[in-house]
Amino acid sequence: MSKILEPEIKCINKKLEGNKIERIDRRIKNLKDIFFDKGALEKLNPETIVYEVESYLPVAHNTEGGLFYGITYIHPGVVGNEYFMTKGHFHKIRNRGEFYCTLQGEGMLILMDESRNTWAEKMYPGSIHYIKGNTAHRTANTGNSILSFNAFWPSDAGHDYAIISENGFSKILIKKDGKPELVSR
Ligand code: S6P
Ligand code: ZN
Repeated sequence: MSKILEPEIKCINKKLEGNKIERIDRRIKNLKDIFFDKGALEKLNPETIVYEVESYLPVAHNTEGGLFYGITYIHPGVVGNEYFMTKGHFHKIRNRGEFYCTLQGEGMLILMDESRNTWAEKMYPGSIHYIKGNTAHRTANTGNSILSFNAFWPSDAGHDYAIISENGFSKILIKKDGKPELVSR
């Protein structure tokens, strides 16, 4: 007799539910290398949550041929004039790509190639973003409510945070006259 199974996870009201979900948060105290204005950073409560990630990793890390799925939730806020954003990374296996699909809020996907050319794509509910391999990616919340998006990436991609943590992106996204602007550092 063939079996009919329940899915291991579900997305209910834009939140993941299920036993196999990994949850992490990133707070101001975890993001000291990331934001440009260190003075503004020092004035914020180090426990303030900047973003949370829920991930469903159905196979082991580094498995070739598998897929991972996650939702990132970036809270609204700024550090100085820089929007709350993710650390950003290249994939450890550089040529691995990824999809982002925005669920709610508004923001910007900031992309940088290995020659340090940086550009950005607007994110809003329904926007779908193909992140090519060899491209660092970071997301920023430019609105007044949570920005959340689905991500789908290969299970052997891995994350390389070191380059971004040391050198940043070549451009930063700032709030100028109430609007996002991508400027050279
Ligand atoms: C994984 C994917 C996302 C990010 C998440 C947090 O490849 O790109 O799930 O991990 O948006 O960003 P970061 O840069 O802190 O990993
Ligand atoms: Zn990624």
